[in-house]
Order: sequence, then C-alpha cells, then structure tokens
Amino acid sequence: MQYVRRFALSFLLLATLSQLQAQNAKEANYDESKVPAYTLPDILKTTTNQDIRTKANWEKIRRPEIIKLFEDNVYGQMPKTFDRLTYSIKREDANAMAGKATLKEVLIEVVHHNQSVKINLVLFVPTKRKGPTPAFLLINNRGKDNTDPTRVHKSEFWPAEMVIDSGYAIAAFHVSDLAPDDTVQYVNGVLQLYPEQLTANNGMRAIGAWAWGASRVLDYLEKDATIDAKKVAIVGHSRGGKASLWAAAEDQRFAMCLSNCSGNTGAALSHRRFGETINRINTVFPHWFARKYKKFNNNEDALPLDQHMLLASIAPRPLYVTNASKDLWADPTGTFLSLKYAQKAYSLYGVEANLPVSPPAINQPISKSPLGYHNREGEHNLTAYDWSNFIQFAKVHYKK
Ligand code: GTR
Repeated sequence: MQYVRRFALSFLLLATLSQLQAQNAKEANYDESKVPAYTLPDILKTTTNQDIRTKANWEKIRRPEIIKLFEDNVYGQMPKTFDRLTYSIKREDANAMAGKATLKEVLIEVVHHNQSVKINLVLFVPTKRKGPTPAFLLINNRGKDNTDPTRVHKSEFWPAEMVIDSGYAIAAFHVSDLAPDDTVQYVNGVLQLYPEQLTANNGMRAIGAWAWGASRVLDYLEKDATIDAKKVAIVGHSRGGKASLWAAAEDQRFAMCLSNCSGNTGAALSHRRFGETINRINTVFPHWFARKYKKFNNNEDALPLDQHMLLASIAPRPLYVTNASKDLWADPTGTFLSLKYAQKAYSLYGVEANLPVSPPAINQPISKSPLGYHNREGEHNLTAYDWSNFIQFAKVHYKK
C-alpha cells in the first residue's frame, strides 16, 4: 500500500516537474539569436528627461528617483522606522574553530506596534585581529544547517573556516526569521510589523523583508565592538542575491555587495529576453515582489527601469556579481551587460570600472574593478570558488 502511495506520489511529482519544465521551455528563450531588440532606460537621464552629469545631481535627483522606481514597481516600500531594537547574546564561545574564532549567537528583536520579529544571528570573528574586523553577512535562503554554529556540519555555501582564515568575520541569518519563503506563510514576520504593506500596491513582500532584516542585523553589528561596521559586505545567492542587491541599494551603510547567481529581478536585465521571465518569477513566487510588479508580466518593455539601474544605485561602493556557466536561467550575458551599463554611475565618482566589452571567459574573475564579476564553471550554486573570489575582491577594495 505504502509502495503504491509512494509510486503515485513520485509520479505526480514527475508530472508536475515535467509540466513546469515544458512551461519553462515554452516561455524561456535560450537562443541568443532570438533575443529581440530592446531599449534600456538611460541611467543618467531622469524620468523628466534631465541629463545627470555630476555626482551631486546623481545623489540629489537621480539616485533617489531610481530607488523610488524600484520601490513602486518591483520590491515594494522599505519601512525605515520601528519602535525598538534590542539584542542578547545567547551563546558565546571564545574557543570556537579550535581557538581560531569567537562564536556569537545573537538574538536580535525588533518591536513595532507591539509586534515583534526575532532574528537569529550566527557570527564568527577571528581571534587574531588587530581591531574591529570587516565582516561578510550572508542572507541564508537555504537550509539552516549551512550556517551550523557548532561546525559539525560544514558547507561551501557558508565556508566559515575559509573566511576566518582570511582574517575576516562571517555572519549569517536565515530568511525564514523575516518572511518564510512560502506563498502563504511569508506574511508571518516583518509584515506583521507593517500590515499596511499588505494592502498597498507597492507594498513590501518577502525579498523586501529579507533586505530589511539585513539592515537590522547591521544595526546590531554597529554595536558590536569586534566588528568594523563600516566594512560589512552583504552577500546573497540567487533569491538571496536579489535581496542582497536590494539591501545594498536601500541601505548605504553596507560597504560592499556580493550577489551570486541572482538572475531575473536580481542583477540580470529584464528587457533582454533570455532565461527566466518576469511572468514566470511572479507566477511561481507571487510572494517575492510588490503586487504592482505583476503588471509587467509578459510586458517587460513597459518597465520604467531595468536592473542595471539597481546596480548603479550601489555606486560608488564595490559590487561583485557572479554567474555559473550552466545556469543559463539566470542569463550570464544579461548579468554582465547590466553590470557594464552601471559603470556610468561609478564614473560620476571618478571611479572607472573599465569592464571589457564582452563577458570574460569562464573562471576568469574580474576583481580589480569596483564592478567585479565572474562566471564560474558549473551549476547554479554558491561555492568555495565564489567565496574565494569574494575574499579576494574584499582584499583589493578594502585596501584602497
Ligand atoms: C529559481 C528562481 C530564480 C532563483 C532561484 C533560487 O527557481 O526562478 O529566480 O531565485 O530559484 O533562488 O535558487
């Protein structure tokens, strides 16, 4: 009986999977020659056609306009006020990783209108340090065992030992503390503090909530004397990579942004029809973006923005984005182009990114440019290779 049920279940799963695949194949274009012509909004032209030529006007006019465009059309509003943030150190171990690091497990609680959100932070700080230490903060969208504080379980997704050995601190929180990654459950978290977001057309959803959480963790890190809060890099993979970009765009305290395989509505261009589409992402993950974003399903050309503008809004801070060679769903070429088009904003700060005209070869990282990039050989994932390049990138740019 059980066997029959299991068989029926796997059959159902397979049928659903192949249905999804068929739908993807129908919708997603993987043929470069079939990418239709498209026009991107100019980063340095306002919606009222004003040319932006100076850093001052970028900061005063265009950058806020871009952030507002993303709030209103894509990620939703980012509530900035709350009644109270408190924290407590749940566990501290000065002898973690055989004495190489201090472990802190911190519970951060944010209260607003008598509702609260609790964020569980895992933090390792190198024991040998000269002073406050720069840190990498991962928005963890995969299993919690990836950031195991006991280090019984180790994972390339968050290679804490490798980062500690490089002299940096490493931290992580799990997305489920802010908004469970589920079409129904996502409301149980940050959105309980801001229920008005649920009815607004440009209301925050899960990705916004995760980015909001990253900022609250940074609020804590600013109070931790072992951390150099002016050097905190926000890191995310895939859906977490979309959130890391949004966090860095909204919160200029993040010194650096590392966005791994973030793809559609992450670092990749939307007007360029290759790989995942807005219709697909909004259909499968209706809880990620503002309600208004659905207006652009099968209607990319109507978007008053594109993702190169999101990347540009991070200027002049160092930004590193990645792809994986087999992850065409995330459009490696469209990701590189997006990064390249963001250069103009960096130039306003006198920072020349000098990216090549076409994407670099597989496993050829660009790390000296403030707009770093690599296309790792392999599948959609966050690996030790990616992290070793993040560390290298941080080394280069924190030295400047
Ligand atoms: C996929 C989604 C991508 C990406 C990915 C992930 O199913 O289509 O945009 O976010 O999930 O997060 O691993």
